[in-house]
Amino acid sequence: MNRAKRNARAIAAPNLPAVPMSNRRLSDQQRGRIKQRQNARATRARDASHDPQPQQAESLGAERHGRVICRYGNSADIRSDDGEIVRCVSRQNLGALVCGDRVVWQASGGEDGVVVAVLARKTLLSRPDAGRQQKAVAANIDQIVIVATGEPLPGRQLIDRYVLTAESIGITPVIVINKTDLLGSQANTGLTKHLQAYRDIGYRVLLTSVKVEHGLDDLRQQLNDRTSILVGQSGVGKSSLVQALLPHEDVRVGALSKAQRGRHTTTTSALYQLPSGGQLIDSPGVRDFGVWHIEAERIAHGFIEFRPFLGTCKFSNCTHSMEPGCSLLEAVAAGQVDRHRLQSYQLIMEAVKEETKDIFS
Ligand SMILES: Nc1nc2c(ncn2[C@@H]2O[C@H](COP(=O)(O)OP(=O)(O)OP(=O)(O)O)[C@@H](O)[C@H]2O)c(=O)[nH]1
Ligand SMILES: [Mg+2]
Ligand SMILES: [Zn+2]
Repeated sequence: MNRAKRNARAIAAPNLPAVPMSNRRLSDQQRGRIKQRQNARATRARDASHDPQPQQAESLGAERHGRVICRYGNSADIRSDDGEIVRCVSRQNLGALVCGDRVVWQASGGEDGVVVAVLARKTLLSRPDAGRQQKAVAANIDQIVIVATGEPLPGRQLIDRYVLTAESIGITPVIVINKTDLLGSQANTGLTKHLQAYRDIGYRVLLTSVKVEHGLDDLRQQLNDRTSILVGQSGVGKSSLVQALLPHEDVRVGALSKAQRGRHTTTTSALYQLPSGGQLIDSPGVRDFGVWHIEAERIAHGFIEFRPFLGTCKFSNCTHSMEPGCSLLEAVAAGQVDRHRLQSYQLIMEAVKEETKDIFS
């Protein structure tokens, strides 16, 4: 496939136009850096003991930085820091690339490139797949946007699992309730009450509707200048939100799904460039989000409002379910901790016990 076609396909094509290499203007600093690398490579090439394949390395273009916008098996589309989108294969020794990875790549002649290095990941969101293997979802994200719908009321279990996962990798989550156009006024009141617990903890909760274009400016602002990922069940409107924020993109990266009655369902994570400078990753919907990989002691810490009470129960191995002298039960009775959140914690602990029992038995 040629590059023009590939860009037209617009898998996460950014708003920046693709810049042909020959038109690129390099700053003196960039030129200096490239020269330095070329000198280093030339030195390596003279000393074959440092580089067993100097000829092959020499045939590649200069090293450039970029970000993985979409991964396909062993290859990936990389958005170069200057806006160009290039399909690259990955050197085998690098391991699997993940959407959001920051990489070093080199043009390999023609239109394609080779990823030669992956920069250390600042964060990595992963989840257990059906086979209980950790599956990487996205790398280098600063914000997890949990998307749910208002009716039926969003399941606390799934939201709390996402909140816990985000906190366990040091990221503050944001909750977005989409499709508010479908809510009657009664449902709206119920929803507001339902979500108050999260606002009380300090989490941002946004209400949006793609259909009537409600709340999109708030969401846009929330996404400014950082890398965010939209997560949540299938059909809640994640891709529709991306499309609403980027009307000139073709966001339908997923295949038409028979199971979803002809609706497009996202099958792989993809990163989009927002006009504000932020980057947004759309991810495939999930039915459940396993958390058994998070150590049991860290689960309570993932409920951030529990933290002041942890370690203050009468029994050091308190399960916070019925023990006398449990600080968390007392906090619930005193209205300092939401009882649904404690219930959610208990259900997660039980589920984790069951899930790990299955694995190790
Ligand atoms: N009424 C209404 N429908 C919406 C809204 N947002 C999305 N939809 C519809 O909900 C359906 C699912 O939307 P998608 O954006 O594909 O959902 P998704 O979360 O990306 O789903 P997966 O890719 O399967 O995870 C589509 O038919 C959308 O048109 C909204 O705000 N209001
Ligand atoms: Mg989708
Ligand atoms: Zn306790």
